[in-house]
Amino acid sequence: MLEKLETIEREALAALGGVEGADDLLRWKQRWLGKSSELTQAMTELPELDPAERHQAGRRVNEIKTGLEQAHAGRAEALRTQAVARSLEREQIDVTLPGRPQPVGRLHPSTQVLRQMLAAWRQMGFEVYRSREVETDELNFGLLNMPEHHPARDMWDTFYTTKPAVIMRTHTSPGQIHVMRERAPAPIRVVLPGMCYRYEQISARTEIQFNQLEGLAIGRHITFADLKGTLIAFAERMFGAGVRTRFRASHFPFTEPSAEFDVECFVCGGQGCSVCKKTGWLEILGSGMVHPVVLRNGGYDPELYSGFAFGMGPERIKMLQHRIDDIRYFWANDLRFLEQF
Ligand code: FA5
Repeated sequence: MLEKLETIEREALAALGGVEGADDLLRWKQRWLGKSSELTQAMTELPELDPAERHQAGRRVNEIKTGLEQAHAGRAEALRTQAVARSLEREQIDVTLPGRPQPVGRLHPSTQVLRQMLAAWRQMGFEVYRSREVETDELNFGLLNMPEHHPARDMWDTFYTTKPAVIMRTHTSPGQIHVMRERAPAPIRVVLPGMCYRYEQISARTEIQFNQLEGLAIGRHITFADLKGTLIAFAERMFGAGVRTRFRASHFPFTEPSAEFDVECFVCGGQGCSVCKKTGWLEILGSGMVHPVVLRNGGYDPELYSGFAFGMGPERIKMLQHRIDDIRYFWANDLRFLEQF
C-alpha cells in the first residue's frame, strides 16, 4: 500500500509540472484529487489493512493529499502570474501619455448676447417676461393692428401649423398683448426674449429662425422722450459710454410714431466701411409709441395710458460685435464657429 501511495504522489507531482492552462489544471485536480482518483480509492481500502499498516498508510494518505492540494494552489498562482505577465507584454500601456481631454461645453453665442442684453435691461429695472412661441393668428397680427388682408402682414410671412389659425410667431410682439392683458391697468416694464420664425429666403442676413428681444413700458405720461432716453441708455450699457446713436422715422402697424434706432458703426467709428455699407451707422432695432389700438386690445385706455415698445435681433447684434459675416453659422452646428465664443 505504502509503495502504491508513493507512486501516486510521484506521478501526480510529475503531471502537475506539465500543466499549462486553467483547463489543464482543472483536469489535473479531478484526475488526482477527485472522487474517483487513485488517492480517494486508496482511502476506501484502508479499513481492509491490518492495524499497524493502516495507521501508517492513513497518515501518508493525509500527508500526500495536503501536499498535492498545496502543490495545486502553487501551480494555479504561478499560472495566474504568467498570464498577467503575458498580457502586460502584449498590451503595453504607456502611463506617461497625457489623458484625453474632456470637451467642455459653453453657452451658445446667441445665449451669450441675450444674457448680456438682459443684464443691461435688468439694471434699468426691466423684468423678463417669457411668452409662447406658438401663437394664434389673432395675437401675432390681428390684435397688433394688422387685421386679415392688411398689407403689412406680407413683411412677416410665417409657418402655419396643421391647426387653423395657429402659427409659429414671427416676432416677440404678441407677448405685448399677453403681458398687457395679464397686468392691466398696472404699469409695465418688461423685456420679452425668445425665438421667432419666418418663412423667408435664408441668406447671410436672414434666417427662418432667430431670437428677438422685445421691450415694453406702459404707464401714465410715458412719452417719446422716455423711449429715446431709455434706448440711448441701453446702447451705452451695451456698446460703451459715449456711443453715438440716431433715430430714423419708420413704420410699424403697432406703433405710432415709429422709429428705427442706429448706433455708430463700431468697426469704422462712423467713417464708412463694408460692415455699415459706407453709411457709418448700424441699425439695431425697431421701436415706437404703442399704438392706441394695441393699448385698447391689451386692456389699457389710450386716453389715460401710453407706452413705448421696441424689438431687436440678438444674432444681428452679435454679428456686429464680432464682424460675423453670415447669420447661418448660428444654427449650422459647426463647432469651428461655436468654439470661438
Ligand atoms: C419686428 O419684428 C417688430 N416686431 C419690432 C418692433 C417691436 C417694432 C416693437 C416696434 C415695436 P423687424 O421685422 O424689423 O421688426 O424685426 C426686428 C429685428 O429682428 C430686426 O432688426 C432683426 O434684428 C431681427 N430679424 C428680423 N428678421 C430676421 C431674420 N429673418 N433673421 C434674423 N434676424 C431677423
